[in-house]
Amino acid sequence: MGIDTHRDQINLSRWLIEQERNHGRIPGSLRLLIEQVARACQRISRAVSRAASSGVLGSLGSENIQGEVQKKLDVIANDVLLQANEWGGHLAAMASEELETIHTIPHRFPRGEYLLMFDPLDGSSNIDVNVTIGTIFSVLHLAEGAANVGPEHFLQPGRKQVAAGYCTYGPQTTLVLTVGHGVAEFTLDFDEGGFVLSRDHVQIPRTTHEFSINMSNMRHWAPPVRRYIDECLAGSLGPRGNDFNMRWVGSMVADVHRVLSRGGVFLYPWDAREPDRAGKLRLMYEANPMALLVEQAGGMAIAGTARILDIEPTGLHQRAAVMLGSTEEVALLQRYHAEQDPHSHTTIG
Ligand code: AHM
Ligand code: MG
Repeated sequence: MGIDTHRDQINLSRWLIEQERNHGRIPGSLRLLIEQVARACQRISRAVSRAASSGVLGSLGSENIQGEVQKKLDVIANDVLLQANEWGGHLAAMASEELETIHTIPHRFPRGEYLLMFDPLDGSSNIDVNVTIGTIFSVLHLAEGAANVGPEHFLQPGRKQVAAGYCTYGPQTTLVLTVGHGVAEFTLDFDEGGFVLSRDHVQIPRTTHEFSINMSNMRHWAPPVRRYIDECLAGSLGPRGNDFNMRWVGSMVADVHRVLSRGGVFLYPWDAREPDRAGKLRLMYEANPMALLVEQAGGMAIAGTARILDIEPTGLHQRAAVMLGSTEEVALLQRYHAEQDPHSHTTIG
């Protein structure tokens, strides 16, 4: 069977223009901002694919604000995103996993009405071993009348995001995006020179028999998570009456992309290693954008009993427990959390 290489492809610009012109879902300034983020992701994709030959694998010898060792590509990706987005006139400020505080738009450029947050390169432990990594981003509206933009303007619950997405750098470079009206997936096409629509109206199946969690932390989990995973592991002989499969890439972008592609449940829950921390993943630029995408694709995203998108943030780099994916499984996890001792520490979030 021949492969049709001349299909009428819809590229990212056309899809965004149709959202703006035909559906009135986004203003032109948000369209231009998203196009600029996508161009930055294209540049990061190229830097990642050439990392070995251009000598930028490995660590930099420095730590970021969260005390994590920075990889050279973490810093390159961060710089690409900052530079690509500061001159366009659509942003008031940016915040990043790699920066302690916000990056305001230099005075020589016009200031816009949006705030952009990102994890420039998610999946640090996979950077040097040629396994899928990615960029996660979230867009908020700056509160009206804000004269001098500060970190406090970013502290809005995730349900207020006006756009969110991620880009995976794997066998294909894939951009997955929501502007609050469903989820669309675009794939980088080298002939086209940009992203083309590969799936629109992405939907996560309600049911699944696949879970994703770092099992090495099992002894540290809270009882509701332990109960849920124990029941999955018991398979057809246990209360679930079904065998479950497990997948764990170790890059949130790749694990969530699998959930958005064929269903599943992804967990990075609170655990007892650092009991005062809500979880490992960061709320503002990891949990929130993924939660919006998952909900827009018909799934659920919770931190325990609470919906992730309803968490009132208190800090740019705060952590959150994350459990997201196919509705039936996440609803069961929520029930198990609701049934646990209400005074237990693990009801955080
Ligand atoms: P990073 O943003 O520094 O890469 O950390 C986040 C990553 C996620 O991509 C992944 O789900 C998780 O941390 C893996 O953590 P661990 O190796 O502790 O299981
Ligand atoms: Mg990350």
